[in-house]
Amino acid sequence: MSAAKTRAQKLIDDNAVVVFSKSYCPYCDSSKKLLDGLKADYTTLELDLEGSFRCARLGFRFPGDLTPLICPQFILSWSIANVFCAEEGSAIQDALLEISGQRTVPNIFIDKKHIGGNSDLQAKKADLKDLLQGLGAIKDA
Ligand SMILES: N[C@@H](CCC(=O)N[C@@H](CS)C(=O)NCC(=O)O)C(=O)O
Repeated sequence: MSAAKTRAQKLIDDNAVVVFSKSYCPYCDSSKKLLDGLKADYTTLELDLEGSFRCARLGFRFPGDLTPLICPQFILSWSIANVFCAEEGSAIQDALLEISGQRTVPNIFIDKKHIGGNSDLQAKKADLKDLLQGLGAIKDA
Protein backbone atom coordinates (compact mmCIF):
# COMPACT_ATOMS: atom_id res chain seq x y z
CA MET A 1 0.00 0.00 0.00
CA SER A 2 1.38 3.47 -0.87
CA ALA A 3 2.22 5.88 1.95
CA ALA A 4 -0.59 8.19 0.79
CA LYS A 5 -3.14 5.37 0.84
CA THR A 6 -1.98 4.25 4.28
CA ARG A 7 -2.35 7.82 5.53
CA ALA A 8 -5.83 8.25 4.05
CA GLN A 9 -6.99 4.86 5.37
CA LYS A 10 -5.65 5.60 8.84
CA LEU A 11 -7.58 8.89 8.96
CA ILE A 12 -10.73 7.04 7.93
CA ASP A 13 -10.15 4.26 10.48
CA ASP A 14 -9.22 6.51 13.39
CA ASN A 15 -11.92 9.19 13.11
CA ALA A 16 -15.72 9.05 13.26
CA VAL A 17 -16.08 11.72 10.59
CA VAL A 18 -13.45 12.66 7.98
CA VAL A 19 -13.79 15.32 5.30
CA PHE A 20 -11.07 15.24 2.64
CA SER A 21 -11.28 18.78 1.34
CA LYS A 22 -9.61 21.60 -0.58
CA SER A 23 -9.37 24.98 1.10
CA TYR A 24 -10.89 26.89 -1.84
CA CYS A 25 -13.70 24.43 -2.63
CA PRO A 26 -17.23 25.83 -2.12
CA TYR A 27 -18.75 22.33 -1.92
CA CYS A 28 -16.32 21.54 0.90
CA ASP A 29 -17.36 24.75 2.66
CA SER A 30 -21.02 23.72 2.44
CA SER A 31 -20.27 20.32 3.95
CA LYS A 32 -18.19 21.83 6.75
CA LYS A 33 -20.93 24.42 7.44
CA LEU A 34 -23.50 21.65 7.76
CA LEU A 35 -21.26 19.71 10.15
CA ASP A 36 -20.37 22.86 12.11
CA GLY A 37 -24.08 23.68 12.44
CA LEU A 38 -24.59 20.29 14.08
CA LYS A 39 -21.53 20.84 16.30
CA ALA A 40 -20.02 17.75 14.76
CA ASP A 41 -16.60 16.66 15.86
CA TYR A 42 -14.91 15.97 12.53
CA THR A 43 -11.46 15.72 11.04
CA THR A 44 -10.59 17.50 7.84
CA LEU A 45 -7.57 17.23 5.56
CA GLU A 46 -7.06 20.08 3.09
CA LEU A 47 -5.47 18.30 0.13
CA ASP A 48 -4.32 21.50 -1.60
CA LEU A 49 -2.33 22.52 1.48
CA GLU A 50 -0.49 19.22 1.79
CA GLY A 51 2.32 20.40 -0.47
CA SER A 52 2.90 23.45 1.65
CA PHE A 53 5.78 24.16 3.94
CA ARG A 54 5.31 25.26 7.49
CA CYS A 55 7.34 28.39 8.07
CA ALA A 56 8.56 27.69 11.56
CA ARG A 57 10.00 31.16 12.04
CA LEU A 58 6.71 32.95 11.41
CA GLY A 59 4.53 30.16 12.65
CA PHE A 60 2.18 30.41 9.68
CA ARG A 61 1.41 27.94 6.96
CA PHE A 62 1.66 29.16 3.38
CA PRO A 63 1.13 27.45 0.05
CA GLY A 64 4.56 26.21 -1.01
CA ASP A 65 4.93 28.60 -3.93
CA LEU A 66 4.41 31.68 -1.73
CA THR A 67 6.83 30.64 0.97
CA PRO A 68 10.04 31.96 -0.65
CA LEU A 69 8.42 35.37 -1.11
CA ILE A 70 7.53 35.57 2.51
CA CYS A 71 10.56 34.05 4.19
CA PRO A 72 13.46 33.82 1.72
CA GLN A 73 15.74 32.30 4.31
CA PHE A 74 13.72 29.13 3.92
CA ILE A 75 14.15 28.75 0.16
CA LEU A 76 16.37 25.72 0.52
CA SER A 77 14.10 24.05 3.06
CA TRP A 78 11.13 24.96 0.91
CA SER A 79 12.69 23.29 -2.13
CA ILE A 80 13.46 20.18 -0.15
CA ALA A 81 9.98 20.20 1.38
CA ASN A 82 8.44 20.54 -2.07
CA VAL A 83 10.44 17.65 -3.47
CA PHE A 84 9.17 15.43 -0.68
CA CYS A 85 5.73 16.87 -0.05
CA ALA A 86 4.33 18.57 -3.17
CA GLU A 87 2.78 15.41 -4.52
CA GLU A 88 1.26 14.36 -1.20
CA GLY A 89 -2.15 16.00 -1.67
CA SER A 90 -2.72 14.62 -5.16
CA ALA A 91 -1.33 11.23 -4.10
CA ILE A 92 -3.94 11.17 -1.33
CA GLN A 93 -6.58 12.14 -3.89
CA ASP A 94 -5.48 9.22 -6.09
CA ALA A 95 -5.59 6.94 -3.06
CA LEU A 96 -9.13 8.14 -2.27
CA LEU A 97 -10.16 7.18 -5.79
CA GLU A 98 -8.89 3.66 -5.10
CA ILE A 99 -10.56 3.50 -1.68
CA SER A 100 -13.90 5.08 -2.56
CA GLY A 101 -14.21 5.31 -6.33
CA GLN A 102 -14.49 9.09 -5.93
CA ARG A 103 -11.82 11.64 -6.81
CA THR A 104 -13.71 14.89 -6.18
CA VAL A 105 -13.72 16.76 -2.91
CA PRO A 106 -15.29 16.89 -0.48
CA ASN A 107 -14.87 13.17 -0.01
CA ILE A 108 -16.63 12.29 3.20
CA PHE A 109 -16.46 9.24 5.45
CA ILE A 110 -18.61 8.59 8.50
CA ASP A 111 -17.95 5.60 10.75
CA LYS A 112 -15.42 4.30 8.16
CA LYS A 113 -18.16 4.24 5.51
CA HIS A 114 -17.91 6.27 2.36
CA ILE A 115 -20.72 8.83 2.26
CA GLY A 116 -19.76 10.61 -0.97
CA GLY A 117 -19.53 14.31 -1.70
CA ASN A 118 -21.38 17.40 -0.53
CA SER A 119 -24.64 16.58 -2.30
CA ASP A 120 -24.66 13.13 -0.65
CA LEU A 121 -24.05 14.65 2.78
CA GLN A 122 -26.76 17.29 2.26
CA ALA A 123 -29.18 14.51 1.26
CA LYS A 124 -28.59 12.91 4.68
CA LYS A 125 -29.29 16.16 6.53
CA ALA A 126 -32.46 14.92 8.25
CA ASP A 127 -30.74 11.87 9.81
CA LEU A 128 -27.28 13.29 10.28
CA LYS A 129 -27.60 14.55 13.85
CA ASP A 130 -28.87 11.18 15.12
CA LEU A 131 -26.16 9.37 13.20
CA LEU A 132 -23.43 11.59 14.66
CA GLN A 133 -24.88 11.42 18.14
CA GLY A 134 -24.88 7.64 17.96
CA LEU A 135 -21.19 7.77 17.09
CA GLY A 136 -20.37 10.22 19.89
CA ALA A 137 -19.28 12.69 17.23
CA ILE A 138 -21.14 15.74 18.56
CA LYS A 139 -19.11 18.20 20.58
CA ASP A 140 -20.23 18.84 24.13
CA ALA A 141 -22.35 21.96 24.52
N1 LIG B 1 -21.18 17.12 -6.83
C1 LIG B 1 -19.95 17.20 -6.07
C2 LIG B 1 -19.11 18.38 -6.60
C3 LIG B 1 -17.69 18.37 -6.03
C4 LIG B 1 -16.71 19.10 -6.93
O1 LIG B 1 -16.97 19.40 -8.12
N2 LIG B 1 -15.55 19.40 -6.33
C5 LIG B 1 -14.47 19.99 -7.08
C6 LIG B 1 -13.72 21.00 -6.21
S1 LIG B 1 -14.76 22.39 -5.74
C7 LIG B 1 -13.42 18.93 -7.41
O2 LIG B 1 -13.24 17.98 -6.67
N3 LIG B 1 -12.72 19.12 -8.54
C8 LIG B 1 -11.67 18.20 -8.92
C9 LIG B 1 -10.41 18.41 -8.14
O3 LIG B 1 -10.26 19.38 -7.36
O4 LIG B 1 -9.50 17.58 -8.30
C10 LIG B 1 -20.31 17.32 -4.58
O5 LIG B 1 -21.47 17.56 -4.26
O6 LIG B 1 -19.42 17.14 -3.74
